[in-house]
Amino acid sequence: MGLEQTWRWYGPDDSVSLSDIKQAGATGVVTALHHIPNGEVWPIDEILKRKEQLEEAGLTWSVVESVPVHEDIKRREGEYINFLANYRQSIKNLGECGIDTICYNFMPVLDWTRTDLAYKMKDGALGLNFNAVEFAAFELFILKRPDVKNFYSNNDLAMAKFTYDRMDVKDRTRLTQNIIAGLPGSEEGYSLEEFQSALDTYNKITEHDLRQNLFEFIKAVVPVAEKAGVLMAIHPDDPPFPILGLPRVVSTESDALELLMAYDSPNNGLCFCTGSFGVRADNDLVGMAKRLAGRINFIHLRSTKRDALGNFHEADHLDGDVDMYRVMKELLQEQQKRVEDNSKNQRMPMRPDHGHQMLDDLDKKTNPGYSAIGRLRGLAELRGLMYGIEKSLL
Ligand code: DNO
Repeated sequence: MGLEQTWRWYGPDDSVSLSDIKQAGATGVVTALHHIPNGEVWPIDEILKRKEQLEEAGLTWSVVESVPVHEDIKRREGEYINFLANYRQSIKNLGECGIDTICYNFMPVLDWTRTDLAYKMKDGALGLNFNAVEFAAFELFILKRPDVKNFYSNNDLAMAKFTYDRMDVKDRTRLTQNIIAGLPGSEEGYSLEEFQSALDTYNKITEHDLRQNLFEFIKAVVPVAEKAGVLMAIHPDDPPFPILGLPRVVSTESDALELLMAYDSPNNGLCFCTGSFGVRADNDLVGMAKRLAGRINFIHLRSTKRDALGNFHEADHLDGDVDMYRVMKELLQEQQKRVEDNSKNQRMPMRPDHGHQMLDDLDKKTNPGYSAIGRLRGLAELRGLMYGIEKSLL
């Protein structure tokens, strides 16, 4: 049957239309009610309105990405009890409307982070890039984060200063915007001052604290998800290492295992994002796909190319550091097992994550990483890979 082919849609304002999605050959849509402020309950009538809109276009609402987790919940401070109650209610409402998979993340302050959104690929397309020296230049000389110097070696400091000095005002503004203004899907955007204040709210929160807070969140919401027939899927950290002095707790296989064990239920699952996990050379993606398979509730397929200096860019879907063939094979084998066991969660929705800005995309204003043609290429390649593996091996 193959993994369910889905496509992320940012809602009615997305420059990629539902009819484009249909023509790309996806059957499921991954979307969220982005207009509902972070922390508020998603009302049933709003959920149904979106669901019907997708169905009218001949598509289904496959996964919610994301119901955002309020910062108060991540810190377990302020109004977190109230926000938790709202989160539980949103899960119930989504379940009642027949939406059965919810993706979320537990990254403090920022969702995903890149330094360059128009990185020139060898073939002329544009991609997303994370440059470690530029990132250092941002936090050292633009944000001027307190105590940040202790984090870097003298050599890092010198390279960051050199890079900063060579940037003009426009470069510095662009770098700042790329990092803090919020990439698509991040529910928050900040000014520089707001950003530093948001970071400061985590001053006393250690990695241990954040992990415990995640476990408490899981224990509070997954029982509700079980009753509502909803599968939760946590997205890993992107990039999968601590940045800006903030703790990160979903970056490795052992992080994943710990959070899965915090509440042992199929409803407490993962969004297996090969692009995010794949940035770390010590993440064995094929082994992770094999060992974590039973708890994979949603899949993001993309590949990154890293270097030894901590930089990475987003490669073509079948290129880069991810062994997409072997990952796909593991996922398809897991699906076959679910079919044989007649287990409930057989759809295994996947989406081509990110894509280059290419061909006609280059003349359009697109959400960084979410252009039509780049993702169409990604989906087509992944579909072909899936088809080949299914026909020849399974
Ligand atoms: C980026 C996305 C993330 C993801 C969230 C899930 O392209 O993968 O924004 O949606 O982290 O909560």
